[in-house]
Amino acid sequence: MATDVTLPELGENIEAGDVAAVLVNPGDRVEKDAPLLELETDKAVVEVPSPDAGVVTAVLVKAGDTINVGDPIASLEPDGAGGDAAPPPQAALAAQATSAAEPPPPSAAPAAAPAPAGGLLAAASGVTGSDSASATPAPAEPAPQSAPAAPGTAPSGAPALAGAAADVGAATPAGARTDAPEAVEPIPATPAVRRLAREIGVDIRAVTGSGEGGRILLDDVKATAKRLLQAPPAAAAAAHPAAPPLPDFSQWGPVQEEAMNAVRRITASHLTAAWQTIPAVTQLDKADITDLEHLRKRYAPRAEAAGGKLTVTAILVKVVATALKVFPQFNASIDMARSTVIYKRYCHVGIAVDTDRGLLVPVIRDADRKNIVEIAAALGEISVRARARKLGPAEMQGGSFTISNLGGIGGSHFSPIINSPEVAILGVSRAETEPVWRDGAFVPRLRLPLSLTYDHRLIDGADGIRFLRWIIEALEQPLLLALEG
Ligand code: CAO
Repeated sequence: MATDVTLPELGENIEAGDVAAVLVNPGDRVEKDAPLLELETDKAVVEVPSPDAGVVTAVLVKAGDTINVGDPIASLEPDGAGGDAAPPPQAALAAQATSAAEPPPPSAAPAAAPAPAGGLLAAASGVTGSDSASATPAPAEPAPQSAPAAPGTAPSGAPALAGAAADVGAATPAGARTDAPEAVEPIPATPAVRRLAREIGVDIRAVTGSGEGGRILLDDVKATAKRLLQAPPAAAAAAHPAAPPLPDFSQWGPVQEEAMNAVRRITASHLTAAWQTIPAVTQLDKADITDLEHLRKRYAPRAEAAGGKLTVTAILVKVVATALKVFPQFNASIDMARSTVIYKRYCHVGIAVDTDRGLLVPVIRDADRKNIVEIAAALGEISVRARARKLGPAEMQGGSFTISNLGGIGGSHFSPIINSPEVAILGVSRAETEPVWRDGAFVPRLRLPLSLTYDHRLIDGADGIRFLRWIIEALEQPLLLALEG
């Protein structure tokens, strides 16, 4: 007897994707874990494996469809299921047409999607390192020693946050139906709870969890739905204000409409959530990298021999990783629901990579334990794979801090948006040779503009500038890395 294959959980923050290609036809025999679809989701194209060996009796989606976790994607007659042999192609096509036209029965979406073994789920598991609300995983490495801040730079303020943060939390939307894809935020809820929220039209990001550690329970979703139904329409609208309607642009000239791809949609949703919920400050400064530039050119062949390119970005990854040890509040996340700050004892640095599909942020794991040559090799490799759409979702999750270097393209300064749930991001603009006043004369120096955006709920302005000054001093006097890193 044929059973519906549903889209399995693809990762903690992934709820939906676009079908990039259907890889099977009705009547095809597939092995367990053989790819059924290519799905473009959370900034990568991933294969959806078959949960069993058997015969595909119907394909329920087509290229271009947007599908959610739990949606039926195909019907499969598993081996040994006792059913008839595969239907002839004509019958299978008829079944496909019928199934695609009718909504799936409730049983088509089991409480927990079966988790087929295979590359996809293997890649998606173990990515909750930065999931602020779930239980913090045991650190894979010993905790760093209590960070010895540079003299006069003792990080402060982290414990003093909870009070101020509580007020900000009050601005969180109260929850309402949304058709937009969910933001890429850690959601402390089981698949069954998320599925219920999706099915009854509750935005799970707006549900306050009453379970252990802030986990969202089925009852929390139901209570939110009840509250929304009882709320006067104006209050519900205020909780999720709709964008103002657009004018008809064609009245002013020709226009062309294009659907957003998955990367654009997710980026838009993620950045909107960050912009609306994080009170951020951007601090600007410049580093004199004249001497570093000489060193960079001198040691470039070593990085090349290891397969990398010794760029400013590679050096900055090392500098930032070291700074995160000195200033642990920059390697943290805020859990507003629990009035808690989560300090991470790992150091994974995300790098914004410009691709033809949009912005991707792959993560260099354990950057603090890699040397600059290793980082250069890793950076080259992930940028190539990002641009070739070969990154798995897990490779873009669990970051501690993000670096966004636009300097290879140009620009004098910009204000980057924090890659939530991180609490700070470093923007890098184009290094230029400038006249600098020194000892009574102007001298030409190469200066690198830096923009640090930080979450003011956790980081005070004084710590923001201390952190940025530390990075600048490390670029100007690389020995600092060895002394304090
Ligand atoms: N100032 C001056 N020159 C710079 C520079 C800077 N800040 N950053 C890079 N360069 C130079 C490099 O040294 C290299 O020069 P050569 O070819 O002469 O050696 C050239 O620019 C190209 O560098 P690159 O981009 O290949 O390498 P990278 O390691 O510096 O950067 C990456 C890698 C992935 C960060 C970059 O390719 C990229 O995608 N940047 C865009 C990121 C982005 O879109 N951010 C916006 C996010 S929205 O907030």
